[in-house]
Amino acid sequence: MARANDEAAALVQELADLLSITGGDAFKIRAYEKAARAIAGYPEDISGLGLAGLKKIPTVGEAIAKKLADYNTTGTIRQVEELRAQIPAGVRALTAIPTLGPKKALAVHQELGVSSVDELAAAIREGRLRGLKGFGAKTEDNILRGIELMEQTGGRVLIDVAAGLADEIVAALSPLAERCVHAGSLRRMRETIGDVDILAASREPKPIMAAFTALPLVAEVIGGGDKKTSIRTTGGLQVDLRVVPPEAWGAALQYFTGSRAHNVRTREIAVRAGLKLSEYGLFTADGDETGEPIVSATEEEVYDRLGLPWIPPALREDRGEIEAALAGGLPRLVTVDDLRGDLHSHTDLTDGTASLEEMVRAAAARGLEYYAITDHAPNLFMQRMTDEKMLAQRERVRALQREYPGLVLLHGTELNIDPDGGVDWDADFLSGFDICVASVHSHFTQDEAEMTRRFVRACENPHVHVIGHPTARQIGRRPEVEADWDEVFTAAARTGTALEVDSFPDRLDLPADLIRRALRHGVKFTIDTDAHAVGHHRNIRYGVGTAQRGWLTPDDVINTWPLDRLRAFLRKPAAG
Ligand code: DGT
Ligand code: CA
Ligand code: CA
Ligand code: ZN
Repeated sequence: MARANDEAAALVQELADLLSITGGDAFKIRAYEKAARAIAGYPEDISGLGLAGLKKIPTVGEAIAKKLADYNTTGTIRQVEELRAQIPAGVRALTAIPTLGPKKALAVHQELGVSSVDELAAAIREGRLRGLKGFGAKTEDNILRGIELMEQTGGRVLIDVAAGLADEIVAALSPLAERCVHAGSLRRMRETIGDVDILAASREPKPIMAAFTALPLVAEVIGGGDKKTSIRTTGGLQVDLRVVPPEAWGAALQYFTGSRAHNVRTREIAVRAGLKLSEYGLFTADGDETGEPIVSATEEEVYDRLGLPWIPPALREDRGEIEAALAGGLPRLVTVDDLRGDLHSHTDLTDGTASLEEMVRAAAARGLEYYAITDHAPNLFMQRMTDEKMLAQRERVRALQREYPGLVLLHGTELNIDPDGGVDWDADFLSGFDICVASVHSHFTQDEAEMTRRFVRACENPHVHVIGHPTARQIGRRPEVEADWDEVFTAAARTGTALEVDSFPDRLDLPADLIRRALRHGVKFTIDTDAHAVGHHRNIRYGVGTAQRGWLTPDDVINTWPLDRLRAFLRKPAAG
């Protein structure tokens, strides 16, 4: 994704946040939030667009287009700068707490003089929030949980931010190197990334290092030499670049991909085989590292020499992959190319920013064989869905189908699982859909027993095929809901209800550890984009990465199946 789009989207979102602190028009704030999402998801780089081009971005009208034009020429939006100057920095620091709204942030600042996250935590501990209007014990708990979440992700970024950056750097350096790829946690597809590691192979490191530090995204060079250079980007993220001689490529890539825990195991295996494995290569144990390496031009050769098959990076966490590799039992992991369909997407009929036609065109461009449109159901009141609108959309989907002989369009919906486990429509209306995803969108803080019952009932509904983004977490913003997951997984397996792996970088839900647990219960999965914009189709790589970290094979994932097999699954014979 273009960096300009992300930056501009963040500024427009900040504008919405700042306006809500100053009590701005709620309609306008919502419009900015919607536009921010559309800008982030827009496939074209906005930095090259003029006013007319900017207005083509969905939901962006004259006023917002002007702000984006402002961004294109000045690198910022004037109104954002003005509001930043008006609102005390202390209040802005407080709004970074995901569970503290702007109004409450302003209140604690004005009433108690609190102007930092630490001061707020202290004020809560001292009971000073008790007297404030609108602050109960539950609010206090929520704020403390928000502060905790913030500290957990502290300094790490979402995977799409790191991937976008890595792609840009690799593209810039590749012409200068024999090979150039990203390694580290990003190659292993961890859900958040501490720093980006780039590896290049060349006999001439100097020009590569020079090109690296001269990139426009570099804010500061932290340190550097011929072997390794580290920079900090304008966005605050660290990037480490290492240049190795081509003959050390395999060992270096293996080493810098990690994880540390995995590498400890591979080094032990090397030692037992009378070898020595390091970032410089694989050597006989009595030789030294400046001598001739045995083999290390590719990772495959390194693993082979250790008596192991090549292990996919997503598995390299020392969570059983070494044992599985030794026993010849590594899974054949699902890949983006295995996916035949996408079973969860939205259009501008609800909170998507692209039309039905645009979303279907994007699905066709991915080479999919089937594609489900699953706009929100009526109980998510903000989306103003009605029976009539849903049925009218179905007509449009059926008509559009004629233009896409190679892509089967499924008309579906994303239902809301209510606090008791019921969903939006009765069985009769539900039976008109080709597919129903059902998700938790409210009452996130129910206790474990209630939440478990809620999911089990949803699974037992014969018209619910997929549980969408099951934990409902938003990384760094909203914790996972609490449920007895083993019980939920048992119900999903028993009823033939699939669990979703949502590919949104701030969701990645189910998370990998829960995927693996669900797999042991015999659950089936879908890997979906949950796309709300054309550009979101590209997020599928993150969902697939998460599925790989959960050890999923194509057979575990229903949207890798041929349509006939999928349709048989959607009949839910087990639930009846
Ligand atoms: P991150 O950056 O926190 O998201 O996680 P990683 O895994 O990218 O960690 P990082 O950037 O510190 O190091 C990249 C890889 O380099 C790491 O996965 C394994 C390897 N590595 C770095 N330092 C060490 C070390 O001291 N010992 C071992 N065994 N491996 C290391
Ligand atoms: Ca790293
Ligand atoms: Ca690093
Ligand atoms: Zn949803």
